[in-house]
Amino acid sequence: MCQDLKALQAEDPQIYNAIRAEEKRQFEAIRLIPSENYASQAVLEASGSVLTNKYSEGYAGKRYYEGQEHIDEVENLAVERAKELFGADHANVQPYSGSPANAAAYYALLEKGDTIMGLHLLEGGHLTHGWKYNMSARFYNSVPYHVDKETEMLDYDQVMEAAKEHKPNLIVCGYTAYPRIVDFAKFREIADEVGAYLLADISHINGLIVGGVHPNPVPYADVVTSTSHKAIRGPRGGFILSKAEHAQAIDKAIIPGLQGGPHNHTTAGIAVAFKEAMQPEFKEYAQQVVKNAKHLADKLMERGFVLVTGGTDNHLMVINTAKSHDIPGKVVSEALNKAGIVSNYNMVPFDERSPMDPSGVRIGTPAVTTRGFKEAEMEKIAEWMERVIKDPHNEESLKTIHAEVLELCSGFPCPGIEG
Ligand code: DSN
Repeated sequence: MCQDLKALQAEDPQIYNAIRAEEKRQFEAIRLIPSENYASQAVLEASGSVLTNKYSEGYAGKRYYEGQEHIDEVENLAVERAKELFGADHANVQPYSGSPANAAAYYALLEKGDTIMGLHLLEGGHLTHGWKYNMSARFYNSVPYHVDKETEMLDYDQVMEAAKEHKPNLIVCGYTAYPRIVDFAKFREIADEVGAYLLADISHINGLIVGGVHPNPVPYADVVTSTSHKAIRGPRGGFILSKAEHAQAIDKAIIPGLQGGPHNHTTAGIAVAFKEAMQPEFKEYAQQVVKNAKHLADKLMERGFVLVTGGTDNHLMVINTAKSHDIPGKVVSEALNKAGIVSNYNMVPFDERSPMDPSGVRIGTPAVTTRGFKEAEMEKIAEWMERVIKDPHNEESLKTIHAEVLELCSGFPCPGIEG
């Protein structure tokens, strides 16, 4: 265990025990949820620091509270590193997470009632891209676009047609369950055709962009939003990148528009993660994330699994277990969890089942790649997944697989926990 939690242990053993138990769970499991990862010990230390004690509404050099000399330094470092990593004119590192980052981008660029167009949630979009129960559809007029029914991929001609029909003020690209490369230049073309702003949400692919294994939307999008965790391995938070012309509107949308004091401890963790992402090892990491995902996808398909879009180009894949094995995703993800392999159940495009009991399972490779898994381990995972799906209610068999998973995991340290 990397973290010294002695004071916590003495003062609040219940919370201490829960944290230690979670560390153990993260160490002993094969964590395939594509939005999760392991933050480094340095990131954990920065984000667990005394910076949590400080209020600092405003921005460096222009705050409403005294005593900001160290906070300004931390935030400036995070901002400059973000700009350098992504080649952006402007960065704001204060959003509390990805959803507030999207809310701030809308607030900056749109008027209430304007039309936004994002990919339908059930086909890979995000709640904040215009899902009917989210503020993005309550305050704005949301008209989603869709993936192609046959290929399950984006068809840019169809998106263009939808944009011409509905004339959105803003188009969102960037997804939570889309396993293919996004053509940001095409989206720019579509946005220009209808006079819309283009917002790219890179929460899932932030680390892949930095590692050079996914195109960067910064040259094309007016605004780019992201979480600071997921593939880039920072603490839970968010950031916004924008063209210089939108800088002031974005900053004002965060404060006073939407938020109060920034979470300075998180900003410090983000700055550290950005420094880590600038190192050559991070490029290798991002490349391996994609290699692992492609290899796992191939091995699963060889074993009869049906993958949405027929594979992956990025870090994630969605398996249509209802189609390949006639077993709904929730049954599969629960059985996998018992075997020590953690995924999430997920809708597939045009799913006829319900969100709480959908047809698919979503998996990805950012976390396992952080702990050093390579192609050989992907083959083991595919084999275990086949054994699980062939007999998902056989508790004995799941226990046996769990023991094998534990043995493999014990040989791979997890940053921030062991190693
Ligand atoms: N919860 C994130 C994910 O799992 O993709 C999206 O917000």
